This record gives sequence, C-alpha cells and structure tokens, in this order.
Amino acid sequence: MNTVRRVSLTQYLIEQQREHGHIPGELRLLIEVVARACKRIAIAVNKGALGDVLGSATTENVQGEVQKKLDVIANEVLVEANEWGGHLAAMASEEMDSIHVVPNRYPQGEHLLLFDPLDGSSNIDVNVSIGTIFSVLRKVGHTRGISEEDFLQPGRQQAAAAYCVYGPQSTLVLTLGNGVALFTLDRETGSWVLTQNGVRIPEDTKEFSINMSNLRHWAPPVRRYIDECLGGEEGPRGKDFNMRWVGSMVSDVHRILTRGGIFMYPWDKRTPDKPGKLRLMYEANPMAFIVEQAGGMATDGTQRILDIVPTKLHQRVGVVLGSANEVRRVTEYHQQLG
Ligand code: AHM
Ligand code: MG
Repeated sequence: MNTVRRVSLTQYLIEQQREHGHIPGELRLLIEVVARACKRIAIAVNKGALGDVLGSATTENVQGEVQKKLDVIANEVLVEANEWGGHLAAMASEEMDSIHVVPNRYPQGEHLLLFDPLDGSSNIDVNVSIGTIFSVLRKVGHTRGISEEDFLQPGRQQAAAAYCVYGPQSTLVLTLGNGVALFTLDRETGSWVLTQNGVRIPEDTKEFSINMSNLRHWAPPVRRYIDECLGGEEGPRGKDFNMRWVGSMVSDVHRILTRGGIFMYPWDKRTPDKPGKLRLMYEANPMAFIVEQAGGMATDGTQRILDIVPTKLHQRVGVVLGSANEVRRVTEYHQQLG
C-alpha cells in the first residue's frame, strides 16, 4: 500500500488559510467551486463524441467567433456552479458579451471571477489538449451594485489565478500569490491531488512557441528574435532551438511551466488596430500571474502585462511569456527597434 501522504486541493487550501493566513474563507470556497466545475468539464471533454460535445454550436460570441458546443457547455457549467455559493459578486467570460452579476436571490460575495471557459477551441474536435483559464479579483469599494468598471483592474491586483489542462491527465495549476502549485485529478477518487509545489520555470531555454505561419506579418523585433533562434549553433545565439506550437495556450504555457520555454502571440499586421489576438483579462493576466509566480516573465513586448490598466472587458493584448532571460531579450529588442 502506498503510505505517502496525499494532499488534496481541499487540504492544501485549508493549510494555506490556517497556517499561512494567505486566503480568506470566501476565496477558498471560490477555488473549490471552480475546481469542482473543472471536473465536470473534464468529464464532458473525455466523453467526446459519446457525449455529443464535439462540433459547433449555432451561436457566435462577442468576438464574432463561432462557438463550439464545448465552449457553450463549459461556460454554462462555470456560471451555474459559481452563481449561488455567496462567494462572488459577478463573473465575466470570453463567451459572454457583458458581465454576469450574481442574481438578487443569492447572497453576494466580495470577489469577481473571469474565465476563458474553453481555451484552444480549435483543438476540441481533433482530440488535442484544451483547458480553462481563471482570474480572480477582489471587488474594490463597497458601493452597492456592480458594473464592468469594477473588473477593470490591472492584473497585479489578482487575488488568484488558475488554469486547468484537459489532456492525457487533467491538471489544475494554481497561484494564490505565493508560488505555484500543481494538482492532478485522480479519476478514481474524483479528487485533485497536489503533485508539485513551488513550480519554477528555468530562466534559460532552447525552445520557442509561436505560430510561424504569421512570420510575414510580425513586427521587426519579433522577426529578429525568431531569425536569431533559427540561426541555431552557427547563428548569433550560438545554440540550436526547438519549436513547439500546440495552438492551445493552456498547453503551451503548461509545457513552459514544466520544462521552460518562451511563448509569443505578438501584435501583427493582419489586424493592425488590435494589440494582439489573446484577451488581457481572462487569458494574458492569469497566465502572466502564474508565470511570474513561477519565476518567469510576461510582457506585451514592451511592458509588464500585470501593469496594464484595462479599459475594456474583452480587450486584447500582445503576449510574450516564459523563461525570464528570453522574455527580457524579446522585450529589449522591442525597446531598441521600437
Ligand atoms: P480561444 O480562446 O478561442 O481558443 O483562442 C485562443 C487560442 C490560444 O489558446 C492559442 O494560443 C491561440 O488561440 C492559437 O491561435 P492560432 O490558431 O492563431 O495559432
Ligand atoms: Mg482562449
């Protein structure tokens, strides 16, 4: 019999609350509810065609993207799970045009939850890893009523951030602002088990992650960085680089947390008016918080993502994150080349 003490997510959170005084009870409940909802999403993902969850829905989201059935299902699971517990004031999602305020019939909490319910939607139907991304903010001010304005806080004010990868294993990665912990779903017991604590991203890497098909659209600093990587051992970097691009940010970021690397979805001239493809508040901010807490860096090319003051709920941003020395290099190239 394996006698190694297994620490469940519940135990981890209670210890955080009790011993380290890191989290209020309401935040603990919030994380537990989110993790339970992720289990339901993981079950739906695993059923695939047998659960009739593949393919497109008939609707479009606020970004004008055709929703997949799983986008809609995951969003419903998260809204329904988080509405009634009294731990939230409101929610916002990639799949909802405007914020969802907790209905009057339920008690209102002091936290705000933002999520991308199903990240990597283009990978759903091809059985490649996908995930869910979360950001938690505190409601600032004590006025009654809540509006989109309450959400427009810089990412450095996040109380917690997490993502879940639905892959060969289901993995939940969490920060409460004091390092990064990784939990694996034990499907037999239905419990999230702590499998790594104090996750660290190596400062150096030989692996980059970018959609190379956009090369001709990139700005000069991005082009320079990738050209130098491609130069390999004979080039200015003096070493060979490897490339990986899953197309699900959760999976690409998870690889970086596991073995280092740099992930980029920069601005490019396909849509010059948009700062990037990824969304600041429920994709870039939570990932930036997790990456920084693991010792990495995250910028939009020129400034720290967590310092950006949002002006819109669904605003987009360029993203450069991962191993600190490489992110610093890309950011310096932007500062030099403008
Ligand atoms: P989604 O939230 O609609 O799935 O879109 C975000 C995804 C990221 O997970 C991924 O890094 C990126 O879009 C991939 O984009 P592309 O298909 O342009 O490579
Ligand atoms: Mg996404």
